[in-house]
Amino acid sequence: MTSTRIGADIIAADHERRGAALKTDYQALGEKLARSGIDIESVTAKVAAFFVAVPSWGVGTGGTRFARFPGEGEPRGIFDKLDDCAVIQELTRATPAVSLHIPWDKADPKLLTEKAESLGLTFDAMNSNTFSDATDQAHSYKFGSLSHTQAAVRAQAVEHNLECIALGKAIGSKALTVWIGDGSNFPGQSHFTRSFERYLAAMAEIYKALPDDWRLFSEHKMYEPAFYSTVVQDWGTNYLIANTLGEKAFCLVDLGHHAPNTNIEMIVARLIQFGKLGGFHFNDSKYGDDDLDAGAIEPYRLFLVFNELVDAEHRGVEAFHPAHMIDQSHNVTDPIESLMASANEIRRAYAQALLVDRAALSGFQEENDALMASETLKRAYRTDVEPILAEARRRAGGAIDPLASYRASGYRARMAAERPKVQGGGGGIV
Ligand code: LRH
Ligand code: MN
Ligand code: MN
Repeated sequence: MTSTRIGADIIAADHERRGAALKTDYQALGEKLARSGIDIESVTAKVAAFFVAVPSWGVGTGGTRFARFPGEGEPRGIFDKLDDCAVIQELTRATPAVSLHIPWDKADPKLLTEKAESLGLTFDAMNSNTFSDATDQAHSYKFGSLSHTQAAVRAQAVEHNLECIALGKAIGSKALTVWIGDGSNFPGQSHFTRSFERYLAAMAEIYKALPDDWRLFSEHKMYEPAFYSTVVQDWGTNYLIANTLGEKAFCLVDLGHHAPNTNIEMIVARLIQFGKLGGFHFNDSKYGDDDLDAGAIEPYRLFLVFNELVDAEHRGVEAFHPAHMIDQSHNVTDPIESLMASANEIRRAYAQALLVDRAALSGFQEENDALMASETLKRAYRTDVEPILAEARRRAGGAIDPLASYRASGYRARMAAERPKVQGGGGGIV
């Protein structure tokens, strides 16, 4: 039996208060879309079936490398974090899965499964952490992990990833995401070729231990914590990794891990074309790996990424099922509010991309009509799809207005009374 954190009365009040206006707006949008030959019901059904996983580390207040200001009622550990993740799902109905980070979330798999089941949640990709030292480990990752010059350090990092797979198997996960911070701060500090050879050999050992129905995601990032060179720095290197390892290996695209102005949607298209797009870490950025809320800075870019995903769906690309996950850090907002807003923005980009007239776009491309091609995308992007998003939530038992309902529920104040302030917690500067 699934228990709920947000009372049925809160959802009922939300539907009561906002239901009539939504009905009118939904109908009006349906009529508008029908004039362009689009059936609103088919769009709503697709949106309702679209889910994005929340990061366990995202529900705690993050911080920067300068300071961390703890929030009220922060989760004290993974079980509190799962409660907060359940709130996001109850209100948005868009986030039924949680992505764990080990060792931050290390716990008895039986207890994790029981807790998740009681909340109606499942587990998405496991994330390993060899970018910081755990208290009980023998060797430090100060100078790298999977690409370290010393075999003993690499072996320890491989072992940690195998442990993540074992825990993931026990809780029903089907993927492992590996991001390493390995790299160098000074020219000459490390040998580019040798360090990448060592990384590939270590990843091959992890790949060997992967169950048949699992996928291995390698995640690239241009820089940070290494500031001169990074071993897995871009999608080209990432593609080489996935291609070298084998058919269960894919590239993970974190939207904040590229140089400013990089054409990320084009990277997505390339990875789709060559069958190596594993999934996403959604977030937004202005300067670097800012981990801001999805769609907060560049909503058009988010739409353009989804345009590529919907295009692939439309073309019937084989075995196309990228993992959708959020990876954000919240410093000045309530993490639950940010994650709800992000899940909705991600669904919004998907809904807008579903409205693109693909036949018209393809015609304009063939005729080299640049202006009309751009207008075709803009027309879809400019459509206010909020009634579709709200209706999908309402039908699934979520809130028409998740943010207002969350505030009305008093959940954070309740947690502040139950949970003392914590200083630590995963999701700092990464
Ligand atoms: C690295 C990263 C990676 C980590 C997470 C905490 O910047 O994006 O995905 O696992 O942050
Ligand atoms: Mn990430
Ligand atoms: Mn990151």
